[in-house]
Amino acid sequence: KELTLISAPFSGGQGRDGVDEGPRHLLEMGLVNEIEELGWKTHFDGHLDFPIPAEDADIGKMKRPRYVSNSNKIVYEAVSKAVKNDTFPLTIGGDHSIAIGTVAGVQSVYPNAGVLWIDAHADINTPESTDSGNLHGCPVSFLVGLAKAQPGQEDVFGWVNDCLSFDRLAYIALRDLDVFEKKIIKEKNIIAYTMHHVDKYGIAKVVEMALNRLDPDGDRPIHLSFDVDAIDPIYAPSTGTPVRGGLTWREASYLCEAVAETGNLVAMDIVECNPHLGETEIAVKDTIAVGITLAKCALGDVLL
Ligand code: DIR
Ligand code: MN
Ligand code: MN
Ligand code: MN
Repeated sequence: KELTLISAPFSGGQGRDGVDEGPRHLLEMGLVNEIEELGWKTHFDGHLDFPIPAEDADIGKMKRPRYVSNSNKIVYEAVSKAVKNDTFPLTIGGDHSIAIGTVAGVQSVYPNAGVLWIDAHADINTPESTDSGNLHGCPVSFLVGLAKAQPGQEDVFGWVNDCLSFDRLAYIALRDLDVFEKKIIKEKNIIAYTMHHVDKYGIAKVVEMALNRLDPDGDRPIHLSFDVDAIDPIYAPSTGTPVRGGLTWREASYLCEAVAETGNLVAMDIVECNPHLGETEIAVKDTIAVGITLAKCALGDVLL
């Protein structure tokens, strides 16, 4: 049991400062120690460094496209290397745009891996459909090939190939979708469980249904990409785009535990902890504590 902790202090996929400080706060609250106590030998080489491009004009509606593309290439290399070294990459963000790199990195070694995307949002906007221009709302569209590098701008996202098929993607905890996102989820028949389904069936049944559809034969490696805004802002307030009506602390923990129980989990991302947001210091601490708990649950904490 070896793990590579990849720190991706990146905030260029959205507009709010501070999400790049998530990793430092997670480490300060003892993330590495908690993981090692679970029996994981942990490798940590320090925070990734993301150079800011000299020139980075918008491309269409996309904000900071070169910064997001170049930084994700760095995340991609780190994750791919960790998997090749037979270690479990735990990537801590940073905003969710970094999942372009984490998912592409895992897929480069396990081209049949399924991605479980836990989020209030579907993050499947394209450079054309995005209203905000924030690329943290778009990572999935690059991964499934809905978004491509613009002609003549192949240096920007040209390295991302559509590595993920629609049937190897599953969402849980959705509740804030744009019109285009709803349309594409229906059109491509993407596995998607919203908070409505969590209310209707309970979290245990929802996770079971999602995993059965994502991995019908039980032999696919699973990559868990967890946006803390999936969780209700009562528990995880310090995040850039909080949406009420989310998962409880235990529902989120159970989800991670159930994925750990499959024995097929090969990678995890924890993103969108922003220690600069939140009414009080306690709010920030709670949110960081949520991040640590998710990691522990996914890494087998309560499995006996
Ligand atoms: C919105 C919000 N759908 C957008 N997305 C967020 O900007 O594309 N993703 N907040 O996490
Ligand atoms: Mn997200
Ligand atoms: Mn989100
Ligand atoms: Mn700070």
